Amino acid sequence: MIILYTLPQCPFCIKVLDFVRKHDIEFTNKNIEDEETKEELMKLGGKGQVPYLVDGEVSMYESDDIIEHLQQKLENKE
Ligand SMILES: N[C@@H](CCC(=O)N[C@@H](CS)C(=O)NCC(=O)O)C(=O)O
Repeated sequence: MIILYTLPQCPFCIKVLDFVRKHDIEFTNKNIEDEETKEELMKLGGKGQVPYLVDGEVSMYESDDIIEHLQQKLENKE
């Protein structure tokens, strides 16, 4: 299960969300405008930066790294 922590107005989040939607990747979007969700992110990653990906045991900040991780998963499926 892929979880993305995001903010609606964040251009880095929009870039990642565009990628997952374009490639029909199943995911759960967690909006950190919600205080509890932001606290959850802080606990997981240690900072409130978005986007943040959780993919099973793998988790990361940085939109380019997230897209690269997802791209590699898509390539491994082929
Ligand atoms: N280099 C990062 C930049 C991410 C970034 O700057 N996100 C902003 C929102 S657009 C943010 O979370 N700022 C709050 C913070 O860093 O605590 C990426 O590409 O993901």
